[in-house]
Amino acid sequence: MQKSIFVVPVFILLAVLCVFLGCDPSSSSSSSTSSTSTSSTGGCNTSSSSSSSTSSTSSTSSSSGSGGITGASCTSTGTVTVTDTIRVTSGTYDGQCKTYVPVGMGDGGQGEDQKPVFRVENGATLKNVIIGSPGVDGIHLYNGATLDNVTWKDVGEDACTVKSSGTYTIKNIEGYNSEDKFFQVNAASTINVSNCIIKTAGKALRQNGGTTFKIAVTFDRCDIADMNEGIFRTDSSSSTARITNSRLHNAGDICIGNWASCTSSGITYY
Ligand code: ADA
Ligand code: CA
Ligand code: CA
Repeated sequence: MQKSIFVVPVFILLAVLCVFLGCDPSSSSSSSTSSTSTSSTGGCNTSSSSSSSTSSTSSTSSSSGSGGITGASCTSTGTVTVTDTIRVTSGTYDGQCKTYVPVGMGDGGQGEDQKPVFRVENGATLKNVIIGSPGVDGIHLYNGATLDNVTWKDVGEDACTVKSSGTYTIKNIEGYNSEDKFFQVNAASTINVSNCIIKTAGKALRQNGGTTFKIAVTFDRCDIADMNEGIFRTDSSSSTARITNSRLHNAGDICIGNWASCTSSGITYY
């Protein structure tokens, strides 16, 4: 009871101070911090600071929820030369929409000895990245990871490899010009891809040839065009694949090989 006697005047005082100091919650998102969780600094905008920080990241992180097929959203903000694999072992690595250009890591052809530009592992997230040419061995994933808002301008040996078991979330991506595989899956895993654009490849996803472990793959809201063979290929009769709400153009067979189930719904052709 006594507290409330003071709380009201203190609240009014804070509100007046806010007006005098020009503390407008809606304008507090001008900082370009990349982290989603560290930019709040108290003051009178405690309830709005979290929303302003998320909106500042969403201008570079992709925006699509359950809507259209927009792929990635970065326009390059500069170039970073990469001479050895960048390892992301925890938390979030925000590439700030820079173009990561590998040097001395491979030629982007079909040789298997090339290095990945990034390695993301143990549940970490990589976001807001453009992989430049040559695409070398793309991005390697271990023990579960998230990719958000990634562009492969010119895929190398492959774009993204699942190297160990886990659950992988891959959203808001686009990639071009893969000679053979886009996703390469080398371990039992669950892979959920949403809002993707994959143009020109042999296949969008290949479970490593001759392997019989189980993978479970979903693609939702993808635009896939110009596949030499098709979309999903496996040799494993325990693996499953499903594609939904997607657009296909000259994409070959949706399912190639021995899938336990491989299904689709909401597919349009253009
Ligand atoms: C080929 C090769 C595998 C592995 C894979 C990859 O399928 O036979 O051993 O290297 O490519 O991960 O790119
Ligand atoms: Ca390969
Ligand atoms: Ca590879």
